Amino acid sequence: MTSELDLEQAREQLVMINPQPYNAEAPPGALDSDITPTREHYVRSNFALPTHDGTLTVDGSVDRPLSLTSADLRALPAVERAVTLECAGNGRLDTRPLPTGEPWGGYAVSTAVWRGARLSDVLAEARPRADGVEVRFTGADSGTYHLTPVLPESGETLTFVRSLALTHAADPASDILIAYDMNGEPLGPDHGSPFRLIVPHWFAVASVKWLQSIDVLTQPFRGEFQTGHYVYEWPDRPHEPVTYMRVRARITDPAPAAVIPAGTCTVRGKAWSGTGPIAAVEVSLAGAGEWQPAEVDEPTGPHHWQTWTFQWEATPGRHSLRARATDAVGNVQPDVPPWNRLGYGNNAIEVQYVDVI
Ligand SMILES: Nc1nc2c(c(=O)[nH]1)N[C@H]1C(S)=C(S)[C@@H](COP(=O)(O)O)O[C@H]1N2
Ligand SMILES: [Mo]
Repeated sequence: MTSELDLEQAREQLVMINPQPYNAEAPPGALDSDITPTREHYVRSNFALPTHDGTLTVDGSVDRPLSLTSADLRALPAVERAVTLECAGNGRLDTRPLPTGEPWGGYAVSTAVWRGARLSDVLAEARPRADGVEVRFTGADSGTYHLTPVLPESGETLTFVRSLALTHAADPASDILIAYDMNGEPLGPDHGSPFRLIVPHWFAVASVKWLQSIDVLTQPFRGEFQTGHYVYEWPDRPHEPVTYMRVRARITDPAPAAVIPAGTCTVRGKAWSGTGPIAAVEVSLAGAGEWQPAEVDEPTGPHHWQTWTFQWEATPGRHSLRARATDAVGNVQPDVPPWNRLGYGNNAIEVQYVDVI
């Protein structure tokens, strides 16, 4: 068991957004490194920390229902993957009018190395039947939930449940993990101990923590966290479920409002997208127009943010830096946040002021 003190220590480097349920952003420096140290990895939980009985059941439309312990999962072939997780609400604070939901700034994004069993191996062992269409993932956490701003609490007890298409879940190429280690150590309570799902490329809502049961369904799943929340409610077009992370670049260096000497300055940052590797990052130094190409490093893994740099001959004065990423399928960041009622997927181009003296 984790003591209160351990939990406090695990949280001390984070920037708290909400004490209960505990939600916290990564400190800005966390975006500098390729892999985010565990203590700097953002935390997003919809409910209080649950207790978990240590078993994972696999059931529903399968020929061989399973009940697995951590030891059973560790006995399966292990894979290790660096995966960038971003909360769909990251950047909500910059959208107007401000939607309800946790007021995330720009640091609900991190990259850790996850080790676990392949979901496809576990499903293969359970043998889904031909009538299976989706796989449902149930977390051990539950509680009352703020459903609308008008009715602060529904009074209804909800559990965190999500689903994926069976074809996606059962495909080894999807690289979906049932992870038990994070950055070389057993998962901590805030990140879903004893095991959690890790779904590369998807906004992190798909990566169910404290995973308790997996069920193969013969009908599409409907639930608060699948068809209620985590849906883009666009004002002018049909609603869409939140799926892949949207293409985005962040500037990590120089820091916002930095004062730097004139001369050569390396502008640096991270870029990621759930719909393909980053094909280009462009930088603008005048706040408008005139984009110049940055150098984008090759991805160091398939599921993981990329570093970009731009050599800038900085001249005295105030400059507004912008960075704009495009991914391999041609998605590019918009100038203004794509407003939707619950404030998901804000990947608007950021503007940052720097004074050169
Ligand atoms: N069981 C459960 N899993 C969950 C959540 C949750 O509230 N309960 N939150 C999801 C959301 S919205 C995000 S962004 C990620 C955050 O993962 P992290 O806390 O490890 O960064 O977990 C996802 N998995
Ligand atoms: Mo999230």
